[in-house]
Amino acid sequence: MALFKKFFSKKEKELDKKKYQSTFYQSSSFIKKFFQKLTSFTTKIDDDFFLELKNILLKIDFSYDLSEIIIEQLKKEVKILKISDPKEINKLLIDILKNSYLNEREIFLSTNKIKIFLIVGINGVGKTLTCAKLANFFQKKIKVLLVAGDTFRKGAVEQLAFFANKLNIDIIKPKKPYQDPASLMYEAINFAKNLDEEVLIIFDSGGRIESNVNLLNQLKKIASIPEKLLNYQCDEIIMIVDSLTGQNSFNQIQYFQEKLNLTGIIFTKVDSLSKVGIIFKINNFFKLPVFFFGTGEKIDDFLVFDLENYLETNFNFY
Ligand SMILES: Nc1nc2c(ncn2[C@@H]2O[C@H](COP(=O)(O)OP(=O)(O)O)[C@@H](O)[C@H]2O)c(=O)[nH]1
Ligand SMILES: [Mg+2]
Repeated sequence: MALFKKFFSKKEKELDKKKYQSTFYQSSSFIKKFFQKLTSFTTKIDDDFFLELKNILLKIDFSYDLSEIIIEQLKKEVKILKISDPKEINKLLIDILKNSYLNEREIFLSTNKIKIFLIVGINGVGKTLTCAKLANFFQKKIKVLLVAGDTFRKGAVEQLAFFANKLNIDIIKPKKPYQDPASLMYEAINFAKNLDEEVLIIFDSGGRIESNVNLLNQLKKIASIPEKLLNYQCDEIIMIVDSLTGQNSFNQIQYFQEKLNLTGIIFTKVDSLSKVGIIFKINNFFKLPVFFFGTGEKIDDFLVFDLENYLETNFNFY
């Protein structure tokens, strides 16, 4: 079992706090407004109060079941602790949310010489841009090799090549259109084997569900190559989810999870997200950790997921 390397120091997290506040300004103001309205009208912490609080969670896209569980637990603890101050209730709510988030962990880099991230998701969610963001992020710590595995769309190859060039990162590209992307995984691993330093392969993939029923078989084949050449699997198979997609993203994740051993999620476009409950809802349903947030179209519009920062920014109403 490879060792886990901690990437993000306390100091880095502290620096991210401001970025969280500016990224989630819109969404956090939205929830805050409801909570403050509720507490300014209500003086009694009774069933009506909790019902309203549950409605607030539903408004920001928590699922019905999850809101119910959270509110029931809050009710219980408020009673046991005999709390009536809304500020204290707010603190309790944050604690309960913290405990209900599942499988919290950072993105994983094994101690293997060759480490591999496979990036998957449907078209338009932000896979290619996220590959570039990951490359930019990890380049400071390790040599990165990008792979333009969306061989179906010429534009996708050029898009990634543009970033590779800008970041001065090696890239493996198809030699002809529609080339089997699994062959690019072969090529990337063999390229990496010949290097005498550690390398992180970041593999971009195609996402046309509509036109290609074989997409998942193709991805499965890509994911099986490391096992064949290196005797281990990809370090991470990361599902990219457009956070603005809402309910439909459930179908997307389910579709990929049935065939692939997904290990985590990156939510993109959170810069326009107003209903942050979707992040919780998806984490709870699929039990997948969140690794990063895409916060814009620039290469460093990228935020390490940190549960504490996320909760403090969005759920601390005071
Ligand atoms: N605002 C914003 N736009 C994003 C983000 N991530 C990706 N995009 C945009 O979404 C579009 C699709 O991105 P792309 O990487 O090509 O998606 P792919 O088809 O999954 O590879 C592009 O216009 C990106 O600039 C993000 O975090 N925030
Ligand atoms: Mg793409």
